[in-house]
Amino acid sequence: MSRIVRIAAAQSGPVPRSESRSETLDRLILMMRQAAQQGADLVAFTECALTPFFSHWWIDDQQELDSYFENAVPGPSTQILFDEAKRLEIGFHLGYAELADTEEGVRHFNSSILVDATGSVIGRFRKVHLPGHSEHRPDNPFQNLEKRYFDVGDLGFPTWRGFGGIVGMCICNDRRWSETYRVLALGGAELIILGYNTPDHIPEHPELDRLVDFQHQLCMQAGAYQNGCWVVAIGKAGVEEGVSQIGLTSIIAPSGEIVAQSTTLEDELVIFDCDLDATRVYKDAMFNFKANRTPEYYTAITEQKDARLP
Ligand code: ING
Repeated sequence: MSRIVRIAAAQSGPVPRSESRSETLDRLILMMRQAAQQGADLVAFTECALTPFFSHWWIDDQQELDSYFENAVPGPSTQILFDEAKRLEIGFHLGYAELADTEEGVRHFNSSILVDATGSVIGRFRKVHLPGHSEHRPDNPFQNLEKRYFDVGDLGFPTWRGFGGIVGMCICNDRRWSETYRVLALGGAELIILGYNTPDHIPEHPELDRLVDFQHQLCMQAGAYQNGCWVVAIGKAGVEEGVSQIGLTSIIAPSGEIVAQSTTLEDELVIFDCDLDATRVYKDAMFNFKANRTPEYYTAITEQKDARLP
């Protein structure tokens, strides 16, 4: 039995501050059309696909900061994307900065949305693991101010039925935390879609620069294998406002193998026929959660007081 979903991971090259939202949307729509022409069921765009990754610089003007956020998706600037997807009968994933009016008041989230081929919203995710710092670090070549500009996601890690299977989402730094994959897999996820903006230099830890590509792939390959999931990871690549970001947009099979990967740092489609039934040997045998996990033991036990880090 096969449940094939043809997925097009639509890597974005740099989005300069000088580019208008409609120019950026034109780039996404071009890739959506190319994906549809190649028979894709789903085109997946990256994290903060509509804007430069503005967390990379200090913004003290609230109006400028809010200009990078969407008040509603679908909304004025993204309706064109929904209309074109419906016309092409293709589903899509989109990462964007969300200005949300919640019961606790106005919140700013680093979000993503999953939309089916009829243009209906399947689900939304809000980034949970916010890396970086909230204060200005003027000595760094660039900032990562996600802890300042975004609130921690308040939706958890939901999963939804879609594209013939069960789908979950996460965003960028979420992919580095093993809990992300396990919680999504406990929710039945067979396919996990994530966008990322990943610089190839870590100002506070330059000794890790040589490992950025390896660790980007390592965390997702492990997550895919240990949870029997497809992982589709879409980058914002290239030098964006002076920050050099990795490409390596990847489609990873439940075996942990990278089955397709980008080769440029520009707008580029990476397409693969993902058989959701390829998850079964891992979910039913190698990592059968019901048969082989013992959650009652999954608490840290410290018999010697000094065995636990301070
Ligand atoms: N960015 C980076 C991420 O890929 C980072 C932060 C870069 C962490 C390099 C570790 C190494 O996780 C975002 N946006 O989360």
